[in-house]
Amino acid sequence: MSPIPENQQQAMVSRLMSACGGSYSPETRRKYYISGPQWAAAYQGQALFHAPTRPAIDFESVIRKYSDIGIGYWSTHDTDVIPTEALGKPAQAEIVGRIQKALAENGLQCSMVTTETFYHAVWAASPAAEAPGVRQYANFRVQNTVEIGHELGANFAVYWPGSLGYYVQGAIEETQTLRWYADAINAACDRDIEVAAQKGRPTLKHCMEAKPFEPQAEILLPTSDAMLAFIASGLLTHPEMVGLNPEYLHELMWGAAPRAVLARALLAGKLFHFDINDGYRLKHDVDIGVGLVNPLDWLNVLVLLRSHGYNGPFNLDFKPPRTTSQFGVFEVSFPTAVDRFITLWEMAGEVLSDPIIQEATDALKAGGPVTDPRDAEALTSANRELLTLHELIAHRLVQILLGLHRGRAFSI
Ligand code: GLO
Ligand code: MG
Ligand code: MG
Repeated sequence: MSPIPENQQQAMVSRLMSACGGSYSPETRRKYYISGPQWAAAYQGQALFHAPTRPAIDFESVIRKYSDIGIGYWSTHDTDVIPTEALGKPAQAEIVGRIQKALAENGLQCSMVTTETFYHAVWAASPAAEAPGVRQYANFRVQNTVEIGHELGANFAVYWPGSLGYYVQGAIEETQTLRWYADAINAACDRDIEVAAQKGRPTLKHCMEAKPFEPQAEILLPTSDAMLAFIASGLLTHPEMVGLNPEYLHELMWGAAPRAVLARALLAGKLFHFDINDGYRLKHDVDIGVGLVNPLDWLNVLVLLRSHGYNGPFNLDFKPPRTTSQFGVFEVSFPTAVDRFITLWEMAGEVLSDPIIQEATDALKAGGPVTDPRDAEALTSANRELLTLHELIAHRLVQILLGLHRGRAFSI
């Protein structure tokens, strides 16, 4: 192939995308509770060792592009859209007005707002820093985000306490820091109750999001389970308003089975919101698009969520790779992430109604005939042949994932 001139590259990407096929219409995509974060689309590819690879983009453009794709919901950090110095000032109201206009014009809804408590230098010692002024400022920030959330019609507020931890040992006392952090969550809930009453709206669902590594060296609430314990610790004045926003990769990163994490959150009644993406175990937060690394695990995750009637948002918290251009972000990254999610979700429905999986599962639950419940040998042999169904079920799931049950075959 001869070199492809720069002015023909976008057309080629589009042609190959449509040759891939398998995409859903924007109308179909809008039927799912999928939210597009402002920060994901606006991510320019920067990191500690990475210069940006994409230009900046404003929220009006992101909202318009999401609308074109068929992403029906939008989420944002306060500072993704409002400069830190404008927070709580008249300029904030003007920006919120522009957001409302852009959402209305493009038929999107704001589902979630979140407070940035990790990036600005003021959070160097975390939002639960020793200095009372910083903690007061943290309370102002989360309360202000609650107000913005109500203005924009959001139903969820998320807290990723990224900088709640330390680099060097001994300077902070963990129990004290966690108490101070609880004060901020309590301030947000208290303000929410007031604003919701004023506006005649339901209170927001407050969702804590854990990440095991980075940006601190040691993290005080590194996993969703740690957060469940924090919510139930007695430090929160409104624990019933606070639940979880697990992120798939954040749990995988520490070596967990994300499906088991979600199961524990479901049992606790705390699975409020879900950040969807993909990546690898025991690596940094690579935030790859959903289903590109672990599609089989993702299928299983969605089987669990479908079977438990999870009806919260699926938030596309991934980072389009640095190799993807800004054109590619909206031409390839977002539409393909949405479509893989929808396919896996529908496939999960197929798994739940698959007669083979159903019969195998029922047979396992029926078990073999029990002659003596105290006889280990008899119980073992009564179930021996049935237990082969575990592997058969796993095979069937892979068949469904790869389309092999429909006779897909390769020439050999
Ligand atoms: C970073 C987190 C981040 C949060 C966001 C919402 O690793 O995933 O994107 O989801 O700040 O609070
Ligand atoms: Mg996240
Ligand atoms: Mg992440």
